[in-house]
Amino acid sequence: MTQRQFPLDLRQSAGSGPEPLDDGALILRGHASSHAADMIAQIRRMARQSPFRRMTTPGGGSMSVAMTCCGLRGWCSDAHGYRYEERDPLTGQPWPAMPEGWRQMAVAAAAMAGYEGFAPDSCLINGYRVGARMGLHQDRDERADAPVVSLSFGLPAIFLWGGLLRTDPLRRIPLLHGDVVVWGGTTRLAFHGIAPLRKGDHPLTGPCRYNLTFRRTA
Ligand code: MD3
Ligand code: FE
Repeated sequence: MTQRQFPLDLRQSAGSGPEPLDDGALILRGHASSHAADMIAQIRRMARQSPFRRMTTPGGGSMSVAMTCCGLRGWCSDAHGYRYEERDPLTGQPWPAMPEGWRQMAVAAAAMAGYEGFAPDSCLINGYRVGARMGLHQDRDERADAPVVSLSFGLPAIFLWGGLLRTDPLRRIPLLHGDVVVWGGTTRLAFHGIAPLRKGDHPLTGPCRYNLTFRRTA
């Protein structure tokens, strides 16, 4: 099969057009939906090599979101803290490679938001089941001078979006199947989280939601 041309499709599937969310953040509603079935199949294949796992936090708790990664480094959390690792601690092997089509899509989305030359080396894949949530946090374990590109598949989620202070007021933004968001500039270090996933049944993912985030880790 030939390599799919994600960046081209990204432009062709432009529906409502890019919506600026804030300084440096852009949402492309539904832009990944035409690739969803393929990408979900790829996620499932990857998870046979590096399974989804619920990581432990330094505080001793267990995250409700299950995670796996692909690319050069993967995000890991355990009793010692958070860091990026070149090998999956579960298998001792390198993480699955980042599919070239995924990389191209992330690079094209970043460029549409004005971030030319984004060079993601890692993709964190979050798996949410009903009730799973992600508490308010900042993403500070990778390069904050590069944007983060996120893709959502499956059940909808409410994204909680704050400011640079944990106590800043939160906006609630629905993230739906196929949505692509680019976060950069002043929004890159904003506090954010995901409200508990509501019950549902999605034709492609059943009772689950997947979120992919492309990052530059080094
Ligand atoms: C804004 N993931 O993996 S995606 C994460 O839906 C994470 O699984 C959420 O927060 C999820 O760290 C939200 C949207 C997102 C991702 C990363 C960001 C927004 C961001 C980094 C900085 C600012
Ligand atoms: Fe985050």
